[in-house]
Amino acid sequence: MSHQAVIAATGLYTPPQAVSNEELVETFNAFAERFNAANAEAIAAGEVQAQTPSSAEFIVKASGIRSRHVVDKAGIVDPEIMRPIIPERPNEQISVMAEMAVDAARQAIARWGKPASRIDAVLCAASNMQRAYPAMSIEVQEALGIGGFAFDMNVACSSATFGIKTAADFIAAGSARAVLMVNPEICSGHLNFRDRDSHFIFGDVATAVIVERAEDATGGWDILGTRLKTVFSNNIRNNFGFLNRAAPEGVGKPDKLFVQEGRKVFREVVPMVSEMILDHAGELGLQPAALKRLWLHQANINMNEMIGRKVLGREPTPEENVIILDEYANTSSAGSIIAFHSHSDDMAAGDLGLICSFGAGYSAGTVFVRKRG
Ligand code: CO8
Repeated sequence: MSHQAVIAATGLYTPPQAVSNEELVETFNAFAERFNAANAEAIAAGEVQAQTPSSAEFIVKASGIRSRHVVDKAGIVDPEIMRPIIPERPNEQISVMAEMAVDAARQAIARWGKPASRIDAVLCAASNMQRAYPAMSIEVQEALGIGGFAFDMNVACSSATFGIKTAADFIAAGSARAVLMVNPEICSGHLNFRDRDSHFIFGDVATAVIVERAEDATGGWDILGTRLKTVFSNNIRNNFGFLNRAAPEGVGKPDKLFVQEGRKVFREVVPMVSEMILDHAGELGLQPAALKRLWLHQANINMNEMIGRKVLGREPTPEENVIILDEYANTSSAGSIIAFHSHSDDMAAGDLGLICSFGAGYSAGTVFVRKRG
């Protein structure tokens, strides 16, 4: 017998520190000036390319991002450092990413109103893991006193929708009655703050979602359908991995951090995701124009506006097409869940909405939901 799955509650942990575009640009431009002064001869000889200044106006116009929350501001805005400083912790202490996930999970559990012991599986779905093993999800499971089983999964920016589908499938199959899915993202750890094209893109955050069997749930959101899609692309890459130390050339190129062909991603992903949403809505017998709210992946405001127009067949209102990237930037897997968490309480029973992710892989996921009475 198959069981209906419900999104029962969500939680959000926002790091207290934030960096504005202006602060980020000031750091980048100080670095660029020092770089150009230190390499003046090589630049004049055409051996080294000069750094060009970044601009806060460009960032807002090209992406919609105004600020981002981060776990360590001091290191990021220091032109001599330009990366977060996150000290290692002893094995006896919870890891920083698991700690963020536990904070978001506790909030979700409080909104759920049931004891954590009622959860019987934990999924940690994120684009970067604290370490190879033990899995962060098992650390979260331990910290919250949850039984059952736990594992980590990585589908880059689409990790959360893939996680919701995995949880819903566990519920449907009877493998679990309630699943906690967490998305801790310290994107600043894998962002090259010395790369003008991408230094502004990401922020840090953690989100949590509880999925449970419908007959156990009071309120929440019926999951009407989930669809996943992956299509290989080299346009968003991160070649960091355990074999880096085995390469004869060492860590080598800067591709051990996030790199992308932003323009190509924009051009290819907008039609792919719009078609996927419309096709999935059709399969479920839903009228896209009847969607009350879109909680899309938060990478670029222009992308979301284009997808919103294609899906609703008209210009969506700001209430219909939720944007949180102005404050959070791209938080990878967590973006659509922050949007859902912070802009869904006001909706009425029967209202339809869509959680949708897209990103590296390429990967995309659609989760259609309906508010329960
Ligand atoms: N300041 C001023 N000017 C700039 C800057 C800057 N910082 N950067 C670029 N420019 C200039 C360029 O030099 C160029 O100038 P010119 O026209 O004279 O050559 C001009 O601005 C235009 O440059 P672009 O074509 O690069 O700019 P775009 O308009 O395409 O905007 C964006 C760049 C904002 C990156 C945009 O392309 C975009 O958002 N694309 C979509 C990207 C996207 O959705 N990516 C998904 C990635 S997320 C993901 O899945 C990864 C998961 C893992 C993440 C966790 C680890 C970190």
